[in-house]
Amino acid sequence: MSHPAVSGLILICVATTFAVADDFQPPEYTIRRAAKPPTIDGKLDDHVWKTAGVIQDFVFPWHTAGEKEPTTARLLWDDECLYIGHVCSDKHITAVHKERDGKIPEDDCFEIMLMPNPGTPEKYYNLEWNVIGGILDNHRPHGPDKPRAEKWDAQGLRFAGTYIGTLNDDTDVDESWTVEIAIPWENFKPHLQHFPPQPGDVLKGNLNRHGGKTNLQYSQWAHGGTPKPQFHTPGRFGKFTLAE
Ligand SMILES: [Ca+2]
Ligand SMILES: [Ca+2]
Ligand SMILES: [Ca+2]
Repeated sequence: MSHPAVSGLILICVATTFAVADDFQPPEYTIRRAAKPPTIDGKLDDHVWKTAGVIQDFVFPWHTAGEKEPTTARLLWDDECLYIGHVCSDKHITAVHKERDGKIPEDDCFEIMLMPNPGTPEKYYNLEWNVIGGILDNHRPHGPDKPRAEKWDAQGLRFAGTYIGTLNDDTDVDESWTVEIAIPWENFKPHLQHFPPQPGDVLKGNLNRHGGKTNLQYSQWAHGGTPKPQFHTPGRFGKFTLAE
């Protein structure tokens, strides 16, 4: 005996699953040109930051439990640098590691993945940091499934972090941590479409958060679409357009 109602229900569920996968649209963000470089002091009170659009819709693709702590991020550019200013709401801030390419992912950290030229999508970089200036950076010249470049350290970074709360003491409740960073374009010169970049150039990338001890969460700007936490998903990167 057949059960057409049940069969129909199953078909609808399958169709819905595929519809969600196909509906993915990478997020887009226009990086405005900085009329004046921000002062890198870990405070986003520079007037120029008010001219930048705000990214605040981070997603939590692998959330299972706990509080989803929000993030806001702003990006600017000029001939010299890409500037990032972000505020991470965080009730328990962990920041221990300061050595270059150390165990930064164990700390509360923020990451940018950057593909300088969408025409060569296998070539991208990732830089991540905690609030105390520990930096881990890598270059993937052959795509996510191939070994990273043997050693790649971005040069000329200017970094400042501030926080409201206490570090590495989860007995209290913290508020947030903020980072302001200037990343010279020179670091990406081999793969940029233009050097210095030109208005209208398109780059791709993602912004990610993870780490920390209490309430460890993973969040990101562009949904990576993987079943488990995995940030090396250049095929799902969002689109950055450089504007005047
Ligand atoms: Ca500042
Ligand atoms: Ca935390
Ligand atoms: Ca604390």
